[in-house]
Amino acid sequence: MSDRKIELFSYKFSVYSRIVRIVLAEKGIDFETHEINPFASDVPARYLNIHPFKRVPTIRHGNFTLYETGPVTQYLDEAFNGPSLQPNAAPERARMRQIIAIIDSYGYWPLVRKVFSSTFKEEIDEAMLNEGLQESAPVLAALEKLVCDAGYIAAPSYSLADAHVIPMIDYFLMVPEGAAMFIRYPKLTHWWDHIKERPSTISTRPILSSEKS
Ligand SMILES: N[C@@H](CCC(=O)N[C@@H](CS)C(=O)NCC(=O)O)C(=O)O
Repeated sequence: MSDRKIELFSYKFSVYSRIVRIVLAEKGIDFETHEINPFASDVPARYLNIHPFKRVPTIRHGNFTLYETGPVTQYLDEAFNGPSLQPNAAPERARMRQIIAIIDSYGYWPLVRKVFSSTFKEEIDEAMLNEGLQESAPVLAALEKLVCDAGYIAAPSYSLADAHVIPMIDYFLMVPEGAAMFIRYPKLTHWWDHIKERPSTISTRPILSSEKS
């Protein structure tokens, strides 16, 4: 639909950047990456000019620049050919948006920034881990109630909600206490067991070494 190449400003360990990379893979969109570490103290001023909140990701498509992952993935879905990643039926489309809103508003911080990040230090930050696990439980319980029985998280076909939730669950499950908690949610576990094998999940998975962020 468009001959201008997408430029993606992203960070290799960032869950939000991965959401966009998953959608790019699902749509088969060619892109080039500019690596930005938003946690660094020396984020280039020219990046802050396009993202005043010093976060990743941002995309540029010709003269059009866009940040905030939800609108970015909707734009990619709507501006490019490839499989549609937003259900047509209003209830399923609303469910997709609801799941994205839940994971953004209530999930990212406990699942990723507390549970996953608690393992960054030489010694695990137990207080942060336990707080994160406690705060993750209602989020997982809410998703367990909402997950679509027909295979994908929001609808019978793959949607932007799957792409949005995958990176956060993946990091949560890398922590043994997170994985132990997750199996208490059978429908979510069933969803994960098949979504984790999808090519876009596998090809976008960050390679974590001792360098984490
Ligand atoms: N609301 C933003 C959130 C993006 C976000 O929080 N990205 C993280 C990386 S996964 C970030 O840039 N963090 C930098 C920081 O917290 O200082 C979006 O939807 O894109």
